Amino acid sequence: MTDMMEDYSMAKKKQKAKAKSKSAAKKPARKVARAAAKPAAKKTSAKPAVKKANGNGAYPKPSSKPFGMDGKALQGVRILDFTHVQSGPTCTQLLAWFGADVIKVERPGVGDITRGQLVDVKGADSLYFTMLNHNKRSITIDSKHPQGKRVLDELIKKCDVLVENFAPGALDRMGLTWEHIHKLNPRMIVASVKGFGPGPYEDCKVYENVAQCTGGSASTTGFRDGPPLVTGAQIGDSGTGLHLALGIVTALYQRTRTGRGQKVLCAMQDGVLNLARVKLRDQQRLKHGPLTEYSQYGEGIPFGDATPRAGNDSGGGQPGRILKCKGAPEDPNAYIYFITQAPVWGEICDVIGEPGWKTDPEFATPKARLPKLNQIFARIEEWTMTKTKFEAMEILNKFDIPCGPILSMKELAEDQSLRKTGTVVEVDHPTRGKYLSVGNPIKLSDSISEVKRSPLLGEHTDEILSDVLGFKAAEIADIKNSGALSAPEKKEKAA
Ligand code: CAO
Repeated sequence: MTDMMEDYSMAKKKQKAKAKSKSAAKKPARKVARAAAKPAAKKTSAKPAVKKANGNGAYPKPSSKPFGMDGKALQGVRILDFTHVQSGPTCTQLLAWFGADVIKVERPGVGDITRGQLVDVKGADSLYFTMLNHNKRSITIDSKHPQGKRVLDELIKKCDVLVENFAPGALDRMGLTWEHIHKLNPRMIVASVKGFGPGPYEDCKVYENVAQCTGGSASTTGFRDGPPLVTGAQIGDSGTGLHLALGIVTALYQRTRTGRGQKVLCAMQDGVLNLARVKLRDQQRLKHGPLTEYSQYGEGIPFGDATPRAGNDSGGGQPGRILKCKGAPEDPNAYIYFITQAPVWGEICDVIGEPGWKTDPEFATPKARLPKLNQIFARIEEWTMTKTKFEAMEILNKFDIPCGPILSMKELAEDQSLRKTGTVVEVDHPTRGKYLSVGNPIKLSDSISEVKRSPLLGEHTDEILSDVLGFKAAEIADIKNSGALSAPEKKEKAA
């Protein structure tokens, strides 16, 4: 039994004894559950997300409704979404897909800066914005205006989680310190993305590629004889957003037991390093000798004192490379990833027409093959070049030889199986028309995600003020007249 399990079972025993000694045995547990669900239950007719679960094993009876028909996983959870650009919006979009009511607070007149970045259709929100802000509601608030602050305070009281990815100190400068938020709503979870955790760089602003470089990814990506490379996958922004989403749902779960919120911090440097952890593994292995699965070992090139770049070598100890297929290099994506996994070496030899390599001591064992990887992959490539990447994939899969075609974004956009699973979705938008997006990549069988278009700037301002905050029409008019919800230019014109 682990220490944690011991603690848990001790706590359970104590709790049972305590419960027995009280006449209303189940009361404390129910109290916690009700408190946990309270803010959500107040504002919508939606069922509270944590109905009877109290973190101590008291769950409701299994639903009798068909899977997918009993609401969404995060139904009843309300998010005050102060995020912008990519990292934070990735996180809150996921929470929205799982059913949370995500209220995106945007600066009047401008909104999330990405609305106007990389614009392809004049006058419409950019794809940068629309593809990261599905299923959310938008309210415009000047967070530095006294009336804006008042509205924000009211929202804090009504929400379960505040998510932000401002530059360090920006939230505090708005007056939204942890102390202020916690006083208004002790149950509030405050979740932040920052570039760095506490330390020498904590005050720095950080963007995607900066995180890829400072988190260890760039130094280990690319070819040995070339410069460090950043990857196309947004591991700094979207990767950290994913980490943050897990932190938030974990904090929500803990809150069902403790009744209180907490701070959740994901630093982009930490998130990237977590994703690059196999390279920190290799850094330590270096002390004990060369990294034999890296191509440079077979090529007789000595290792330095840091994990080197390894081109397209496979990271799992089984040699792998990207090889040309029929059509390459004219077609820039006519390639396949090919892994010479030891258990299927015999099958590989048969497929490429080198059956002798199965028993030849120069090729028969993984160790013998290591110094000859260039020769081996050149021979395999002779074979892959006679096939298209899809033909090669079909043949190799019959023998369980691990491989994967290099799929272009065009091919992925047109892939019908991805359309069927909702991983690629077509969304309609009032100002830009139809566009493709990536749907929820995490599939829950009882919480099916529907992708709804991103909100227009401030589209839900009135609805949120009245339905969520319960403001009367006159009060809403007062707040609006104060200029707290509109762009400064408009304020000047009105004056
Ligand atoms: N009303 C009034 N002011 C608002 C507002 C609102 N609704 N929303 C934002 N602002 C203000 C902020 O208060 C801040 O003002 P101060 O500088 O006076 O405090 C100002 O807008 C700028 O906010 P910012 O500092 O977050 O934005 P930036 O463009 O200067 O920096 C970024 C952008 C991304 C570098 C920075 O936010 C950052 O480092 N974030 C953390 C790391 C991160 O998430 N990076 C990923 C970015 S890409 O996904």
